[in-house]
Amino acid sequence: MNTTGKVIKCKAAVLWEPKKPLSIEEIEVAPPKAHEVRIKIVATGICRSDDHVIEGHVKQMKFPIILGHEGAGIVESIGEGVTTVKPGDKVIPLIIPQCGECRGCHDPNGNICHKSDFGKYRGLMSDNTSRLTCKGQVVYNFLNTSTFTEYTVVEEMCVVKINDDVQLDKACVIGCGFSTGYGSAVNVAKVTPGSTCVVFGLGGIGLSVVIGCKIAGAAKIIGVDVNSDKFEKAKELGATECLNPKEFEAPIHEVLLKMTDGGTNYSFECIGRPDIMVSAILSTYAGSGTTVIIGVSAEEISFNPMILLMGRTLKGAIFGGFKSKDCVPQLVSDLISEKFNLDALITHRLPFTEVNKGFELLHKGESIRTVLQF
Ligand code: COD
Ligand code: ZN
Repeated sequence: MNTTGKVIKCKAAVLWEPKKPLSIEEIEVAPPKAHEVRIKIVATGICRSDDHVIEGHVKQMKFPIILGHEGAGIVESIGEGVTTVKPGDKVIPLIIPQCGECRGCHDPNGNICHKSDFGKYRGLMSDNTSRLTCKGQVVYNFLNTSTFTEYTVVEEMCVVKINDDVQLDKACVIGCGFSTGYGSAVNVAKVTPGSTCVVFGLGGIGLSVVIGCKIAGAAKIIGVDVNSDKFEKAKELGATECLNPKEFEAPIHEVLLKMTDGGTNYSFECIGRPDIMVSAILSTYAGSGTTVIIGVSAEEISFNPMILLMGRTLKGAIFGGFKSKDCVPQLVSDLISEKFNLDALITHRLPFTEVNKGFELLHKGESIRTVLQF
């Protein structure tokens, strides 16, 4: 049945309020307006950032909301003026838009489009309305995307066509976790061949950093996690050794300084804890080490400026510093040509309606990425 121009009724996982399970509801998805695209979602990963909203850690968030931001799907219909995708195209929705017009998009050294909803959490399209409703109520979107739904509508600047040959139930993790971690290593830190790296937190993001460090030619990649069950996979992906801070009396940065003749060249914080952010800085070599902060924290970070004065660099990035529309198609092509393999990141697959089970696996520390299939 041709659905173009019509409201689609479909299933979605709605979060009515924080600290509640997601509720599978029938929602209405309005047709795309000008410069918008309606997508049939085929697969979506569960990311810790979705969980942060469920747990109530993101204070500005509006409810009800449809979470999910690591998806892949097929264009169902397009609004007036859309030129870069057409019905039937395989696409990835983009958590960082690329409008191509703002200072952020013109900045060759950054990727933060001013249209991004990251940190603002308006949850609406640019015209301040939503295409999603449930039981007569407006439903907000998450990070310009919302993928825990059979259909979603995004703006053209928040979606990109990808190679037809890719499997969408793998490519979806390029929509957030993989690109965020991998780009932090190859793009943001610019890890050099022969260097020493330490990765704090071996979840989906941290393991993607490990993949990036290995591809960049790092000689030593040390993984740090309080859950030793994460070590096997980290080593499979390229970690040369792994440490559990619970097994050491001394602070972990001191252990790392000893192991690396005075500090690593690069460190990555993939947990979202201010104390670990400071440990990450302290574990790099004082003369020239670089730290990339990837985790988000509502608390402040504090340290003596002397820590940086000697020559350390502190950086941060969203989406691995990648300009989304420019870079995601290439990442998908790199997946097809087996530059990297994402199978190890996808530990569980579930039908979309079992989304809450996917979050349980995340809470228990059992999953890296659960991919929900529609
Ligand atoms: N010391 C060592 N390891 C720890 C500690 C600790 N004190 N606490 C937790 N860990 C480990 C856990 O055992 C786990 O293995 C890992 O840290 C965290 O992994 P996950 O699977 O919970 O989380 P990820 O990898 O999916 O995401 C982690 C982020 C910190 C990146 C994420 O939570 C976040 O803050 N994202 C926002 C940043 C961003 O770019 N967002 C864009 C959209 S996501
Ligand atoms: Zn994410």
